[in-house]
Parts: sequence; C-alpha cells; structure tokens
Amino acid sequence: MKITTLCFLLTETNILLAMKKRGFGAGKMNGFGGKVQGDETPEQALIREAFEEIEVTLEEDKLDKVAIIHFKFDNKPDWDQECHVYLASEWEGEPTESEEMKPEWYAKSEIPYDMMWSDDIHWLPKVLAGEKIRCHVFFNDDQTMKENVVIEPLVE
Ligand code: 8OG
Repeated sequence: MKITTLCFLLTETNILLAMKKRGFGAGKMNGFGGKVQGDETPEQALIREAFEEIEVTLEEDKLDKVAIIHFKFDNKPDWDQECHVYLASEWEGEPTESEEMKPEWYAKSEIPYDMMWSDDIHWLPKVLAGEKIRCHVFFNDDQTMKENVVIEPLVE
C-alpha cells in the first residue's frame, strides 16, 4: 500500500495551497507532500517534499498530525493509498514555485474546493476546526468518488 503525506501551512487567517503542475492530481489545488520512500517515516518524507516542492523548511516537532485518509479504489488495489495529513504554523523560508507546484495563499474562509480533490470538502473543514480524524474515501474505477465517506476519530 502506498503511504503518502500532505501538509497545509497556516497563518491566523490564511491557508497555503499549491497548484500541482504535473503527475497525479495535476491542475488541482492542494497542500504539498508526496510518497514516502524507502525507510523514511511520513514526517521525514514530508520534510523532504516541503523543500523539493515549495522550498520551505519544516521541523518534525512543529508538525501537527491531524488526519489519516484512506483512499480505496474498486479494482485497482495498487492505487490504494494511506495519506498522513499535517498542519504547520511554523516554517522557514518563503513558499516558492518549483517545477512541481505553484503555491498561493487563500483566506481560510474562501478555500476553493471546486478546484481541489472532490473528497477534500468532507474532511478539510473538520481538521481546520481542530478535529483529529481517520477518513475512508472510496473511488469507482473511473476515479470518481463514491458518496459514502466514513469519518471516525483518529486513534493511533
Ligand atoms: O507523490 P505524488 O505527488 O504522486 O503524491 C500524491 C499527492 O497527492 C500526495 O500529497 C497525496 C495527494 N492526494 C492524493 N489524493 C488526494 C485527495 O483525494 N485529496 C487530497 N487533498 N490530496 C490527495 O493522492
């Protein structure tokens, strides 16, 4: 099973999203992050991806883990994914465009869900409101989402 990471930078009023320029989810607005490689922990993978994708330096003890999202595809088990989601209010460096992502700040009250993955509206408002959740999202073979999103408290 693929393990991935996802992170959103936050200020008091704003959230950092970035347009994915290539690969899985190209054209969508999202947090930054990506696949865990080798024997990395999710946090190590995220710190590496933060620098590669938007030139931001994160510290492990300043990451707030808020969710694990399980993505499950009908007949494509190799697409299944466990995505570890973090919020960060402290970082070093100015978010900068790379070959992979073009970062942009949005007001937390104006998150452009219509430009994002269709499942995000089910769980992102909850984690921004302070909930820690485990979420199960199911997809059809054509990558459309099924309606039965399951959300439970995150207990690790
Ligand atoms: O390494 P790569 O860029 O392919 O990793 C995929 C990234 O996209 C990773 O950060 C997880 C993220 N991602 C999905 N599916 C979804 C989704 O449905 N919603 C959100 N917000 N992110 C997703 O792969």
